[in-house]
Amino acid sequence: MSSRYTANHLTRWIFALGCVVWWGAPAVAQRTDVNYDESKVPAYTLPDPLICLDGQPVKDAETWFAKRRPEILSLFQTYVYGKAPGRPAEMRFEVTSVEPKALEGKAIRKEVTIHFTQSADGPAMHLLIYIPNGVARPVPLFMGLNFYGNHSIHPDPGITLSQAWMRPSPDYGIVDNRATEASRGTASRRWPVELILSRGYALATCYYGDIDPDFHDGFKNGVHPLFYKPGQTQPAPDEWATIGAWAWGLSRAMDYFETDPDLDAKRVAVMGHSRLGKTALWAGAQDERFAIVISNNSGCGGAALSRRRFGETLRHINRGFPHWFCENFKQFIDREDELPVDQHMLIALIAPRPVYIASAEEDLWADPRGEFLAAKAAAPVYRLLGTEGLPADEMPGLDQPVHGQIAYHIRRGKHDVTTYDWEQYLAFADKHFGKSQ
Ligand code: GTR
Repeated sequence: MSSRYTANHLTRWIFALGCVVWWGAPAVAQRTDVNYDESKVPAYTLPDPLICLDGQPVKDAETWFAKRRPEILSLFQTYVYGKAPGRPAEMRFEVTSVEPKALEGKAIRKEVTIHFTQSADGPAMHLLIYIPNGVARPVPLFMGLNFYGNHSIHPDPGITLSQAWMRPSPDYGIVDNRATEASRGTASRRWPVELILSRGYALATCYYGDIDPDFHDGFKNGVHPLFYKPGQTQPAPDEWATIGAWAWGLSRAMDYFETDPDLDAKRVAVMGHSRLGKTALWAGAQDERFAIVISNNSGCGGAALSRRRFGETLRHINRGFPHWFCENFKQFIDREDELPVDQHMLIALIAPRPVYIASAEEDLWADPRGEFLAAKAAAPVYRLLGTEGLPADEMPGLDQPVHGQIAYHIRRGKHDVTTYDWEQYLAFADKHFGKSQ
């Protein structure tokens, strides 16, 4: 097992350096190769989501679903995130713990292992699920991957401590790339579990590194090797990389939700922050079972338009994180205008399902304006499909959320997930799931 996670120190060193640039303050001041000047955004033309590759305009829902949507999906698979396999034939679910009176009786706590093979020590992902007590079944839920293990989202001592490889972080109690007891609850600020439960929602989460550890080892660890053809040692240029694998894991979680009578698999909101926001969008774009998709500060390769080259660019992201996107994506470094898609089309793939794009004022690396403009440029598809789209022509002011079928907000503060963000997501879910507050 340990050999899966050793080696490639250089990649990890580069990653750590990237983290210092990213999480250090202020990121803006530390790089000279980044444009943060709106007047220096180059002129660009976005591909029209409503014109097919053969020039045919899309004038009705039928043409969208039968022709243009599959075309766009295939472009993202081929050039951006890579093609992913389906559900493994041998996959099985194992409920490993149930506590009916967790959190002072407020919730049932369930832990479920999704085994991708028949073997007990084969690759698997571990779900933590809190389901509110005293609420009619089946319960709608939020699903989000986490960065530091299920035990990090709440100090609840009953949560199984993750055994998986983790990125070094003293703040999160990670020692020698493993979680310790000191890790419990370290990310709870980002996961207001009691608030979510009090609003009548369940919460499901899983450590993202269960699916594929977040460093570049040439795709030897994680789920990729399970699907290699004989003789294959890494994904082909148009096959999934790490974001594709994380998104695939979200769909496997959905496979489980469909089997759990306590959970309403028709009312699942998938939510993710930053690289996991990119992942949530890609999961929601491909898997129409996700009823609501929420992108928190997802930036480059997520909700932000690549052609603006404001903040993080395709060069930065592909050099800093060579394992996130498929190999073909690297062809578009410094050639953003040649990409047959831009990120507004990723949002459009979610239509007509509700989608929420959230930015933060100080998070210029993620290009808040580029995120808003992508949401706006996806709106024609939402309108074609008979929904209201995004009820804002101009970018709204700080802390002034706009909730249509597409929602957008830019809140004060930095790159993060805050209770303010969650309050907006809960209100948005209430609106679309027809719940009264
Ligand atoms: C950064 C990366 C961003 C974003 C972020 C995160 O270093 O450049 O695209 O994904 O990491 O996930 O926190």
